[in-house]
Amino acid sequence: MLIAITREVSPAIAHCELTHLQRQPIDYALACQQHRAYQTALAELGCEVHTLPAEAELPDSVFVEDTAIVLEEVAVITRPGAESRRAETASMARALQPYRLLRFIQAPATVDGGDVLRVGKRLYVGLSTRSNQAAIEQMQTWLEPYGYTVQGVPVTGCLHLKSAVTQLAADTLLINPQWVDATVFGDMKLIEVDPAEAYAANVVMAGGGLIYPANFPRTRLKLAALGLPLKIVDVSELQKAEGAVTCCSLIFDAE
Ligand code: CIR
Repeated sequence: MLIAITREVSPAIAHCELTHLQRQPIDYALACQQHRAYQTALAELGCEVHTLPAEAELPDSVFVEDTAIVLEEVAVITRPGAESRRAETASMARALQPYRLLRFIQAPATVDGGDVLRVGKRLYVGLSTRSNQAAIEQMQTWLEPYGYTVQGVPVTGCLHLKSAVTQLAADTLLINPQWVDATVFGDMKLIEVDPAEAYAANVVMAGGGLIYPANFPRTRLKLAALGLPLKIVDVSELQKAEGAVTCCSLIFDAE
């Protein structure tokens, strides 16, 4: 069974953290509607969608990806880089407890799940404004015994590693080479975003399909030409909060 954990959009989303974007008004009702369509797309790809209640005091809490890294053997509960987001992890730990052994990132380490790109047994961790070397070391200690390698990757110009690169298929990544060094990813095939669409490298892979934002038509054409099965969602309001499609769910297999 494929589970996708999501969380309803906070009514306080207008007070979200912003790093590289200017604040713009966010239409809360539209954000909720877009989020529901995103949940429907996950369900259509075969996920059982579990939805945590909205957190009125936690503006960024819809971006559940940042609170945990869920692997087959263990879930790492993060310590988000932004202080305002640290309280998001307690409820996620409770939600994941039935499914996985939990490990908790400890200070001074910080990491956002959006910085962790998993490709098979390799975890690439963005060295961003949110995630640091101490977090990489803690993850190495816990995860190398399960056969994972954990490697830091410098990220510039964007919030998270997964703003710059995500996985499209078993052997293929979608990448914006302006924000991350493409040579890091060894023998993976790389598809570059259209240069006019800097934010277009974030795609969700689930149940054999892909969820992709509506507002990157040039890169989308490139992906469609490869025959990839795309489900298109409009997430304009969540993008104003510097979110993308991967950040709104945690997807994992469960018995
Ligand atoms: C933040 O700055 O933390 C939020 N406004 C956006 C987080 C997006 N998360 C993600 O892409 N994994």
